[in-house]
Amino acid sequence: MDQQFLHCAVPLSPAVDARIPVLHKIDLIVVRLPFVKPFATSVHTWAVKEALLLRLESDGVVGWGECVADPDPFYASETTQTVRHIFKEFLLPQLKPGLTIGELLASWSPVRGHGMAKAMVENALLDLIARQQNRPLHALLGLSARRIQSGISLGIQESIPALLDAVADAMRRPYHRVKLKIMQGKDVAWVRAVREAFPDLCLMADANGDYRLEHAPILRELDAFNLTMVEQPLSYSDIVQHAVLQAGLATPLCLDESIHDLDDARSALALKACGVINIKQGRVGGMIESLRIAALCQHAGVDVWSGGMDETGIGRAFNLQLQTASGFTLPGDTSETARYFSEDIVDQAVVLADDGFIALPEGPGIGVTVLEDRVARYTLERESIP
Ligand code: OSB
Ligand code: MG
Repeated sequence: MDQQFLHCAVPLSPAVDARIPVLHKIDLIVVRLPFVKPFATSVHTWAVKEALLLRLESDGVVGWGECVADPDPFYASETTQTVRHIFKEFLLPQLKPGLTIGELLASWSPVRGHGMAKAMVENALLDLIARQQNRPLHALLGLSARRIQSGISLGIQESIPALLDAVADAMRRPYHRVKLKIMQGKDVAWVRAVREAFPDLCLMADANGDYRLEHAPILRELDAFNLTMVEQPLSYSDIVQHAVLQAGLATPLCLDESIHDLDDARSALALKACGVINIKQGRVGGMIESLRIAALCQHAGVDVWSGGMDETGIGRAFNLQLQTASGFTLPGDTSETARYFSEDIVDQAVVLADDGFIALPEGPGIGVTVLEDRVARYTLERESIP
């Protein structure tokens, strides 16, 4: 075990010193947007995006956060309803004007887990404060603008020919990296077919925890295909077994579900459980914790990238802002809006330039404007907090 990663100091974003403004209006809004195509993984197929949004208003300025929890607990244990409960009972009472963001996050430390609920609130506050200061969120976080690499996550397809068509479409955009969802029985042959058709493609596979250690021989067969990484092959809650698997595998493993915060990242690095971490800011408690994980990984020489949760334009905009940080060396899961939704709830869609890069939206806060009439059109329920 490499204990240095358990102890090394990691910097805090300057955004921790920003102060919470007086909030005149707090709304929780559930929106439901149909997906252009259902998204299939080894655990579940999602046909619609149902997301909890937090809208914070202060002196006419509005900040938004999008929670990445689903209505179901199939990707992670948090759900829209647990987030609502934790927010109202345990996070909101600490939200006092004048506190710094750092003090707020510290006041939440007795709340164990619930990183998705915490991220939703942190995100909305950071967007609000950046908009009040009329600067982009990356500047508030101490980061500089740059163009963002693109990557696409292809759900499990009907057949190998359908998968080859989907990859060919992605290559025409062109995405910098293609991720294939795999599951038991739809793995080695599927990856081999893609690799044979696209020998130079930056390719990876994500199993969403579908395998156990006894399947190591199957996973070792994937070593033949020069994958950039294999994401979360083993249980959503495991780190140790991934370390055992990694020791016998040439392909770097990437942890997604298993990493909830900086401490999990420390454990994974110390145990050499992975060569890459998928940082979903909406899963690990927000932008500030994500930057700490990225800094730790940079110190360890472990690559990170920004994962997605099929977010609407709000969450996608946070993921773009995060990827301006220097540690995000690998293309992530930020792909074009049009693959998910025929109509989004923000004014600017994510689109790829001819070279596959994504331009960072330039407005204040997360850079995009939330279209309140669209939000209203897709709203299932709205709760105003007194
Ligand atoms: O495991 O990374 C995952 C989507 C929903 C739940 C889990 C995952 C994903 C994706 C899609 O891979 C990422 C995206 O396109 O936003
Ligand atoms: Mg994943």
